[in-house]
Amino acid sequence: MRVSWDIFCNVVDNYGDIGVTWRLARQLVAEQGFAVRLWVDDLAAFCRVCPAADEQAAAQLQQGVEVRRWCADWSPVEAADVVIEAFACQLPAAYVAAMAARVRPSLWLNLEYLSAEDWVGGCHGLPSLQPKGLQKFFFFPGFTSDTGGLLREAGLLERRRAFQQDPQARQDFLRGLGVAPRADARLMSLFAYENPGLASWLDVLAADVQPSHLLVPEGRIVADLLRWLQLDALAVGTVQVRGSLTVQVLPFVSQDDYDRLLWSCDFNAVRGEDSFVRAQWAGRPLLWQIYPQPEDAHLDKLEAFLALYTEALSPAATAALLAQWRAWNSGAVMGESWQALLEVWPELTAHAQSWCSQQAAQTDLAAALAQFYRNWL
Ligand code: TRH
Repeated sequence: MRVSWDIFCNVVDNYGDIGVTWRLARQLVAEQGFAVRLWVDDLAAFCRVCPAADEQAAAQLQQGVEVRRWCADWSPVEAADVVIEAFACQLPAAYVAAMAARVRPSLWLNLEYLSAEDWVGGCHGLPSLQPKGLQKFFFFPGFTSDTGGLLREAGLLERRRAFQQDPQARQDFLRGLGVAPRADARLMSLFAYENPGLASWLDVLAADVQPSHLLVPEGRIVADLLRWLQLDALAVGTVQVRGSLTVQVLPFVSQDDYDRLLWSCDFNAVRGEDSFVRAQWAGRPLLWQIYPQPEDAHLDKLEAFLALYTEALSPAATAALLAQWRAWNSGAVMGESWQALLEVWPELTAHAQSWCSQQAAQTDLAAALAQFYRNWL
């Protein structure tokens, strides 16, 4: 009998909660051979990252994962060998009782949000006692060897490199999205929350000597883009040109196609958690907009990552990167920091590759979870 895993995902907002759990579920099936049920309370969000899915189905099989609608009105099921509550979501009380009632109680894990902060390593894997004699373990993704690592599918970097070395594959992929950049254009993607700093960045791109082609997946930043373009609407796929800048809104694509988009671009602006990691695996310079938290708690996380990411950079590249990421995350003007970044572009490009290789030397998160389970047995 295959070891069974239940992953519970409560979609708070956006696509990161479902994005991470769907990716993890697929990998636990494909690479670890587990039987995985993914319980999700918002199937519409799931359908965005997995367009083949059925928004109405109470149960469906997608890429080997049994995807279940998680209803408020819970119908009892048998508890799995391993149970992941993603991002501290609240499991149904009846399900927790079923976990405890098993001959061998389930292994209960809380998968935490990604953070580069120092304390994460010390808390990774710690247990906490729960009612009914159960224990819950905290599992932290992270960038250092004392954490659970990052989600990275087997062969991902090989696939990425092959794609990037094949101009025809890139061209075909982009053409499928209706994108045909000029040969000399800097191709960039922009996946972001609302940001008052956008206009100042677009201004410098439009005035630049080098052409840029900006691809914007439809979503929260589009209103700022329209304001700058002085348009009321912009149909997906339509091209708008302002000076040296070409802008194009793209449809929201599957996770695998979003990877290809990141691999195709020279520069990627990403947000939240999962797209942030995927941009790192793309091996290209990136700009991260962190998910904003009350009382600016996210700024500590931003600084923690910046400290790690810039460790091996020159002072000039460090200064440029810090200025740009801080400006973007505070909604400040972007013109000056973008110009400074262009001056250290080759170094940042090389660094994106070496950072990616360094991170890929760690055990990936799915393998680390499987190992944690085996050690617990
Ligand atoms: O959508 P997000 O802003 O999600 C956020 C963060 O996860 C944040 O930490 C969390 O607290 C909050 O949600 C609730 O950004 P993120 O994490 O990058 O997730 C986006 C997902 O959407 C990711 O899996 C990539 C995927 N995606 C596609 O599949 N296709 C697309 O076209 C795009 C643009 C994204």
